[in-house]
Amino acid sequence: ERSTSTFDFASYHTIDEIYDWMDTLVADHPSLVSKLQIGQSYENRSLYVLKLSTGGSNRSAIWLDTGIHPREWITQATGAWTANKIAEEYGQDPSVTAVLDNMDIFLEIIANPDGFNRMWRKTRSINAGSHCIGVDPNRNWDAGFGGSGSSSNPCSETYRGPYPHSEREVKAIADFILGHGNVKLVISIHSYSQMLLYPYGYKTAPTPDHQELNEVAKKAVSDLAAVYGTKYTYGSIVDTICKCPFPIPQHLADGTTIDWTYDHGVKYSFTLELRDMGCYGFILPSTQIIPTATETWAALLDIMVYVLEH
Ligand code: ING
Ligand code: ZN
Repeated sequence: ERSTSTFDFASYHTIDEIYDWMDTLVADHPSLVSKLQIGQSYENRSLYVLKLSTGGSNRSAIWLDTGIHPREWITQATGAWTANKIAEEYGQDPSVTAVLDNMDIFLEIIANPDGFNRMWRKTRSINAGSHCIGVDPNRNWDAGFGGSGSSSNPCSETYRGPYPHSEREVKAIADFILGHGNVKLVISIHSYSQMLLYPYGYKTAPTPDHQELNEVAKKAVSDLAAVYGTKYTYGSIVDTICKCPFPIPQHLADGTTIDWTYDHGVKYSFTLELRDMGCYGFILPSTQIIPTATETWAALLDIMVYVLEH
């Protein structure tokens, strides 16, 4: 017999275990949770999205993704914990209930499956004329693509790829968001550095929504810190990522997920960079999964409620 109670959220899991658990979550909450396939990876793995919805037709939507950089293991673990939390809190927590009575939540927990069972950042696509594998799926989007905040070298960790949306994992999300047409909030989750970022990364000019996004971010990091005291910095990508040398010591970053979603009408577009500040880096001890997910939830719910009300 399968049950979510047998899935240990305090451990890291293989891709097969997470995919099996997704089916369990759907089976345990059939009127709330369903699973969509939005495409296939370069190595032909299914790209699955959990849909949390109480009905309606093409309701305004929230998009969350974790694991677009596979080695950022705390993100997929946080994604699974979060999906379960939302499913359990609907009908219990008034904020979760209000969000799901009005909006749908789409959550892609393993946004880049091919690199998951190894310490890998990029996709696994073969680059013509190079022995180096993969494209950075957070430099491949059609938003300032090809600028100085990415690399043309296929051996670089920030290789942008041959053209925008060349990577199936990126194109699947872009097509989903465009096809949906009513996505109001995107939060693309990475690790590590403890930051909450909003556009732009491909240019230094602030967005027209800079003040509002800054206020939303300020409150979210304050609510996150209230849980266990974990401090996050926040600001636009270009103003903020340079404050920390890890993992990419640059300020410009072009072709990123949230710059593309912002430029395609999703005003509330954010990236979270979860724990830690670099002591453990990508290999965060599993004892920190539940504390990280718990504090992150405070920020996520805060932003979701804000967007519901605006
Ligand atoms: N860091 C991000 C990276 O892709 C980032 C930082 C996030 C830049 C969002 C731009 C936009 O370099 C990690 N850890 O991947
Ligand atoms: Zn990342």
